[in-house]
Parts: sequence; structure tokens; C-alpha cells
Amino acid sequence: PQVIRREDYTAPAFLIDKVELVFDLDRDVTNVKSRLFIIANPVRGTGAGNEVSFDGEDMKLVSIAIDDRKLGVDEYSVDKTGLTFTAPGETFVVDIETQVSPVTNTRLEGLYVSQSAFCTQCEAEGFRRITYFPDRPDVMATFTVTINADKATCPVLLSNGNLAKSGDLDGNRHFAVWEDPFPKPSYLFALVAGDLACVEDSFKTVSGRDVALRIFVEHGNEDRCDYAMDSLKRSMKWDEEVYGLEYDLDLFNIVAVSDFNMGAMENKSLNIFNAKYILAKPDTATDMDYELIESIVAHEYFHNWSGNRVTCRDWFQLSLKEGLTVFRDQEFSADQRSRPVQRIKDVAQLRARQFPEDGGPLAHPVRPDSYMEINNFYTATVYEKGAELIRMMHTLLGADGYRKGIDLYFDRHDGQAVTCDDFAKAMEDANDVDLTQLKRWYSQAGTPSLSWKGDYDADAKQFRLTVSQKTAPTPGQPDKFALHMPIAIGLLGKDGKELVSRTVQLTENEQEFVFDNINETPVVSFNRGFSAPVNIATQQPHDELVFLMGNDSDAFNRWESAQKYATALMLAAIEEFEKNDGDADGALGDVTDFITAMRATLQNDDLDKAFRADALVLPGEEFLSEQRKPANPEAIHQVRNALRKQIGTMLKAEFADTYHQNVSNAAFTPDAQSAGQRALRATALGYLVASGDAQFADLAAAQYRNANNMTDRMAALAVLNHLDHPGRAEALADFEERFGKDTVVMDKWFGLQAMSSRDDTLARVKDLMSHPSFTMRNPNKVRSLIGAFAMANPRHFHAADGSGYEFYTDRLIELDDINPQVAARLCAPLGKWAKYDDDRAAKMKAALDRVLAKPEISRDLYEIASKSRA
Ligand code: HT7
Ligand code: ZN
Repeated sequence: PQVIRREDYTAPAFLIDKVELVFDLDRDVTNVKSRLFIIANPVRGTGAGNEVSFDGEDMKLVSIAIDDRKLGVDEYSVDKTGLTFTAPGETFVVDIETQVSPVTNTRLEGLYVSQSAFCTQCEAEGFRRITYFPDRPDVMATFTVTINADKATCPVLLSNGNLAKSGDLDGNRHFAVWEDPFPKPSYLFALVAGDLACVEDSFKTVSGRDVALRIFVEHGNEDRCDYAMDSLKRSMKWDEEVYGLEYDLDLFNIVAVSDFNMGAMENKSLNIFNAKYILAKPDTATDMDYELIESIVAHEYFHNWSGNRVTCRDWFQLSLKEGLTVFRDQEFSADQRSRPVQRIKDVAQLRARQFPEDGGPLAHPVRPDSYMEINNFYTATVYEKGAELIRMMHTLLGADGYRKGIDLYFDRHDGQAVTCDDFAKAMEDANDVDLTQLKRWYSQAGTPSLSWKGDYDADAKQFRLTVSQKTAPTPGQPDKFALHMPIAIGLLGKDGKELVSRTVQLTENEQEFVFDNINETPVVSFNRGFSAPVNIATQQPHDELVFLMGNDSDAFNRWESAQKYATALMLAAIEEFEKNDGDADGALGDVTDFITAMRATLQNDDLDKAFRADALVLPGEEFLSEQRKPANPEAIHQVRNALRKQIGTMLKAEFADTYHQNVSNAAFTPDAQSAGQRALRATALGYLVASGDAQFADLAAAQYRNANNMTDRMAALAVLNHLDHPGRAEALADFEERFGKDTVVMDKWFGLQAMSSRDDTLARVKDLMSHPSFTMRNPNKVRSLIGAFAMANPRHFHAADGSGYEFYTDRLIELDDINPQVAARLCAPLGKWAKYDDDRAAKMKAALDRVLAKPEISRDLYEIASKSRA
């Protein structure tokens, strides 16, 4: 496949002023008429010529006419990727008629059918599967869309903008005309038609306009939209208050669909969501589901400005909208809930998803330099590392400086398609600063590793902190530059008092920072709040970590100290386990000091319950695998379980108290405080069961039976899931019976079984593929059964006999013919072969070879498999 390079960007030769689309919807053959008002781009490069090239894939061209004259077959050429013809002049009108088949569209890009509704997904390059068009984000046009459809099966007809007209047609059909006054690129186009229920509300904007808010769902799900609607209203208000950004149309629609490749899509005024991120009521959704709904609804809404009003010039600039919008949604959630708990979640996610990406074969900069398939670049690096880059700008400029930069960015670029450099320039100009070095984060891949050393001079009352940075080579980038990063530092006295709190600017490979007037040897709290997204190589002594766990005023670093201590203990034990032939308890040795510190955290009522729940969770098996080379999945699993068992045993009485004290008889509410209480109780239950004392497995079974909400039910099932206890089978059977018809809820049931550490897991996953609710055509099902097996069950995925890899490879090959975008996303776990022992590495490479040998492999899967194999 062809490699697209950032340096090759050229402005479009022709622009489109206005698009008029007419859809005649039919499941088998939908007819699309497109009228395009075209003008030559006044700033087009020299030598642009008069050839017009439109993108187009997988559809039938019925006809093309220029200025109302139908072209003969020798006047245009059409191939697998598009349509080319000669421009008659500087301005002209083109009419194109195409046919597409929504019902056979299993890729879920372009126009497809989900359940019985028609819907579209055009980002990044789905519009070219609907009609021939310059399908690139720097071509922005106003759209008028007419939808004709069967009135009985499609009573609801939606597109972007405002409804201009609607009425009946012959043959039991009807139509609607939608007009979007804001010029937009084709990736923001959307259409939905189907028999959907509607939940309505409204929002009064800061300038007093009433905006109608509608959420469309399948009939029967109307009682599951309240939280999404409330989240939407809170997002609209937050964007007005924090960013001064007001919604710009009188209507905002959201549609929830079951078949969707990603989480949601920010189409102008017609957001389309994966139903899993809209539908929630207490007995079907967990606290985590509520949190995700809140943040994804906010994220998509925030795109109305950061993405839609100001969009990307080309797809290399994807982080311009995604990094900024993730930062915005993280800050929104921090304001709605607990700021430190939100930061812990965001960092845990960054470490779990982005750091491994940055350290593996798929490492790429926040602003990539090349791609084969842009769908493969909706990555943790572009999104989450991109958000960290914006967060560092915020830290450097301060809240007011950042806001000045944001105001200038939107003033300067409203209605334009721009670059990451344009964003940084607005920040620079508004604050009169030079961000040249900070901007290296856009272009340099890899996670920097920082080391530090403190030196106290009692005579001079000075503390000197020497910090050094290093970034390992990544594919295509052997040499790395020093990056600019803000490092928040705290110095604590022996009594726990804060002596200093300061953010220093690290710009050199090695740099010294001096702190004056320090009267005692301080304990260092380094990189507070994770002010820079880096690894810290320096190991702090265990007693300092315990001290920070109990005294740091920075809650993030309290949590971080516990994570570091637990990681150090487990890594040492894993090494020992490998030497001592598999005695995990013996390998751990005496862990009393650590557990004593955990007790103090558990019993510290000054700390928020959600924070305590997080601080008591040990780093996961995947995280530990990242720290070991070669990673031994069995050793990691055994050691982590052994430590959990010891904590559960030593703190049994304390966890039992916590469990019983945190029962709530009040009706379920999804607020952060109640969720924190449930999370702490679930953590206690997990440790009690881990202690191995059989009474607690009974307690979990009882919690499952008596639960009055999904959070408590899933917490019980999650711990039973790994056991041989009869309560497990009973609970799983009950769950299936209760929720068998509920596709969104059943994903949890599939996922749990795929993540079980029981020996029969792979056999069970294979059986579940023939379950009536499972289908490879639904991405949520594939992700919850197949994806969870590979990404959240390292012990079984990496089974020494290769059975996990073999099963998984068969699925990737099967899926590639159905949905290449999802197949490619699922391929990444096989690319981690370099982290494993020779035998596993050989098996993983053989699996990638088998993927690559697939006849007619998609561009999506080829790119990931070939880069992973290299
Ligand atoms: N901007 C969207 C990204 C997206 C997407 C969504 C659904 C299906 C396929 C997709 N390809 C790209 C989602 C977002 O970041 O908000
Ligand atoms: Zn986004």
C-alpha cells in the first residue's frame, strides 16, 4: 500500500462551495445524487493544472455531468480509488449519481445499517464510500441534504444543521431536507434514518438562545438517556464558563447505535454514539459506565468548537482536535468529580495504553510523519499524549495565559482548517513566549525517562536537585533531542510539612535546580500531578515512599508512591519466583511494611473513598509485563495474586469493617461520592476473597444475588469470575437470564468470561463464539470477547503452548474480511513479541506472518501487522 507523507501536503486544486445531496434510501441499493458547486482554489500551487480528482471507493458510478451536460465514458476515468475529469474553467457545477449498498457494508464506514436504522460514519475517509468527493478535511462546504425513505420503517430522518422542509411522497415514502449553514469538511457529514424513539430536553445558552436537545435510541431504551442528557447540559454550560464557547445552532441531536467502530462521532449537530456510551440506568450500568458516558458526551460536544468550527488541515494534524478535546474532557471530568482521582485515572490510562505504544514497534509522534491507513492513527499517542502536550502548555502559561491563547486561536481560525503549528502560534502570540522546544513533543516519539538525584548542603541550607532526561530510539527516529517539560516538585520536612512547592522547567539533557533556605534534608515529591508524561527511573527508598504515601499534599504522588512501592516489591519477587521455581509466597518475602502503609491509607478517613479505592489497587499484570524483559506472564500472575492474598489476609478485619460500613441502603445515584463508596467496598470485597477464606466467596455470591444496581452486581461477579465456587456458575447463568436480550449489557458478560484466569477460559471463549448473542459483525461483541481475551488476560493469551495466539490469529484473519478497521486495532497485542521469551516471541512472529500471508489483506491490517513484525 501507498505511504502518505506529511511533507507531501499540497493545498487542494479545487474547492467546493456548496454541496447538495439527495439520498433515496434502500437497504440493498441506495441512490445518491450529489450536486457540487466548484471553484478553483485561488491559492493552489503552481502546476495544479485543470485535472479534478475525487476520492471514491466501493460504489457504482451511475452518471456524471458538468454544468448540466452528461459526460461520455471517454470524458472521465474511474478506478478503485476515485474519479478524474477535466475542469471546464474556474467555476462549474458537477452532478454525480452513485449507488451504494448499506446492508452489505460490514466495515461500518460510509452508509450502513445498524439494527434496522441507516447511519453513517465518515471520519476519517468514509464519505468517499457514499459519493465521489475531495474527501479531505481542508475542503469545507455548506451541505443541503434531502433524505427520501420508507415512511413506516424510517419515520425519523436526520442530517446536520436545521430541518428546512419535510413532507410525504408517493409509494408510502417521505422526505426531509436538512441545511447546515456552517461550512464543514466531508468527515463531519452525517445521516440517520430509522424507527427511533426520541428523548427531548433543552438548554438556554449564555446569550439566551434556546437549544433543543434530542437523544434518539431504539424503542424501549427511552428510560436510559437521563444521564447522557444531563451530561450534555453540564458540558454546554462548562464550555461557556471555562472556555467562553457557546453552542451555535438551535438544535443538537445525538443518536445511539449498536454497531459502531469507535466510541462516538462529533458530526456537526448530529453526534452518533456507540449505544454503550449513551444508555444507562442503575440496574444496567456501572459507575464506570456512567463516568465514561459523561466524559464521551462531553468530548463529542466539545468538538463542536475544537474540531468542527476549527478543524484539521490534513490528517497528520489529528491531535490538533483530538489532543485538545481530550484535555478539555479530562478537565471537565475533574471539575465534575474529584480532580486528583481524575488525574490518577488519566495517568493510569496513559501508562496502560500510550506508554507501551510509545515503547513498541508502532511508536509514532503525536503529529505523525507518515501513514498507510489513517484509521490506524486514532491512537493513544495522538489522543492521550496529545492531551498531555496541551496540559503542559496549560502548566507553562498558567490558566489565564492558556485562556488568552485559546481565545486567540478561536478568533484567528474560526471556520478554517489549520495545523498544530497554528495552535502553538496562537499560544505563543497571545502570551509573547517561544514554544519552539515544547513543540518537539509534537514531532518526537518515545517516552522520556528521567533520573534525579538530590544533594543537601546543611551549611549553605541549600538543596540541589540534578535531573537528567533520556529518550530511547523509536522506529525511524534513532536520535532524540532534549525536550522541554515542566516538573512540579515538592520538598517535605521530616514532620510532613511542605518546605517548597515549585514547578521547574527542564530543558537540558542534564540540569541542576537549587532550592534555598532549606533547613533540613527534605524528602522529594517529584513530578507532582504527573506534570510531565515521563517514566521515572530513579528508585526512591521504601521508607521515603511510605512517608510520601502518608504525608504528600499532592494526592497524585501519594497514589504514585504506593504504586512505586508495590511495583518494586512485585518486580523483585518475580525475579525471585523465576529463580526459586515458582514459590510466589516465598519470592515475596516479608511485605509487612508495605501492608502496614496500605492499612494506613485504608483507614485514613481524611482521604476521599474513591481515592482510597484507587490507592489500594496494585499495578496490573500488563503494567508489570511492561517493566520486565522477558516478561513471564505466569510469574507475574502468581506473584501479584500472592501479594493480593497476603494483603487480604493481613488486613482481613479492616477490609471486613470497610465492607460492612460502606453498605448503602439508599437508592442508587451515580454521583462521584456514592460511586467512591461503592468502589471502596468493592476493593474490600476483592481483597477479602483474595485472602482465600471461603466465607468471603459466599459473601460475594450473596452480594451478587442481593444487588440492587449493576455496579455491585458486577463487583461481585468480577471476583467470583476467577473461582471454582458454585456461586460463579449461578451468577453467570442468572446474568444471562436477566440480560440475555440486552445487547449492551451482555457485552459485560462476554468480557468477564474472556478475562477469567480459570484454566478453562480459552475453551469457554471458543464456545461463546456460538452464543446466539455473539456476532463477529458487531465491534462491541468482538472487543468484549476476543479483544478482552488478548488485552486483559495475559496469562491465557500468552499460554506457553501458543494456543492463545493461534485462536486469536484465526479471529483476526476472519475479522479482516468483515471489518478491517477493528481487525487492525486488535492486532497490536501480537506486536509485543520483543517483550517475551524466545519461544513466545517466535510463536507471536509466526502468528503475524500468518496474518500477513492472508490473501487480500486490508491496508489497515497490513500496516499494523507489517510494522509489528519488523
Ligand atoms: N473523531 C472521532 C474519531 C473517529 C471515529 C469514530 C467512530 C467510528 C470511526 C471513527 N474514526 C475516527 C471520535 C472522537 O474522537 O471523538
Ligand atoms: Zn475526539
